[in-house]
Amino acid sequence: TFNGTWKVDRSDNYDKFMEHMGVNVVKRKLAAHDSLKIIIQQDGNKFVVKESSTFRTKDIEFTLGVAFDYSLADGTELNGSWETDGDKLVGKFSRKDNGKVLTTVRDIVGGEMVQSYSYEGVDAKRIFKKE
Ligand code: MYR
Repeated sequence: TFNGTWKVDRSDNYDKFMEHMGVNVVKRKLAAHDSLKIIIQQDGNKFVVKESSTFRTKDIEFTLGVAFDYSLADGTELNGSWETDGDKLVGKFSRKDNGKVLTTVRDIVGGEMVQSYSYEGVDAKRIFKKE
C-alpha cells in the first residue's frame, strides 16, 4: 500500500532529468533540496495526495484511470492519469506546452517508495522513506 507519509531521501539523475525538462539551473539547485513530502491516502480507486516542499504545498485528488491536470513546481502544466499495474502505480502525463509525454511509476521496494520518471529517453528516480 502507498498510504502514508513519504519524505524524499535521495534522488538519482534528477538534476539531468530536470535539465532535460527545461528547468533552469537556479531552480534545479533549489529542487535538489526541496524536502519533498508526499502524503498519500488511497480509498479504492480514489487518491488524495498532499504534496509539500520548499516550493509549495498542494492537494491533488484523482481517480485511477481518470485524467486530471497537474502543474509542476516550475509552472509546467501536465494532463494525464495514474493506473495500477500489479502493485505499481503507473502515471502517464503529457505536457500541455509541447505535447511530450512524461511517464512516472511508484513502487514500494524494501519499505521505500521509489518513484521513477521518464521523459524523452531520460530517466530519474526519487526514493522516499516512510515517516
Ligand atoms: C501525484 O500523484 O503526486 C500527483 C500527480 C503527479 C503527476 C506527475 C508527477 C511528475 C513529476 C515530475 C517532476 C519533474 C520535475 C522537472
